[in-house]
Amino acid sequence: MNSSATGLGAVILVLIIFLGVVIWVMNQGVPQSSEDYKGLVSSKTQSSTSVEPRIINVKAERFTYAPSLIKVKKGEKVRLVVENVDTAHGIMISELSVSGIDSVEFIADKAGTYEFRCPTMCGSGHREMKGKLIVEE
Ligand SMILES: [Cu+2]
Repeated sequence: MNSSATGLGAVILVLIIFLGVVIWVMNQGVPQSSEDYKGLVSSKTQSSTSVEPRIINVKAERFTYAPSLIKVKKGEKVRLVVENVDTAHGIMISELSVSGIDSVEFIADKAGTYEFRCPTMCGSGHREMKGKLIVEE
């Protein structure tokens, strides 16, 4: 074989490998389009919410809740952890079939405004002890 042809072959081979590497790096790097990027972000958000609930601390004492207005996102898994300051109160959301003394956990799968109340007879103001949960679309 003639040595100049071998040299040319080697140069072409190196060029092909170089181009291959460049194309590969470009494909690995930045997402193909903003759509892909959004897909990546939203799937990540969904998987993290499906595993661990969002914890919201609620203070309950005769005869109020703090906060008395709680906002969550539709589809979010939520745990309301109740700090019963003076006696046992808890949280009950009848429309969502949720009730508990120390905590309640649920998936806010329907948008809307829900009233939560105290499930424990705690005194004269018991019936006025309530708050609002807003599940945003
Ligand atoms: Cu009560």
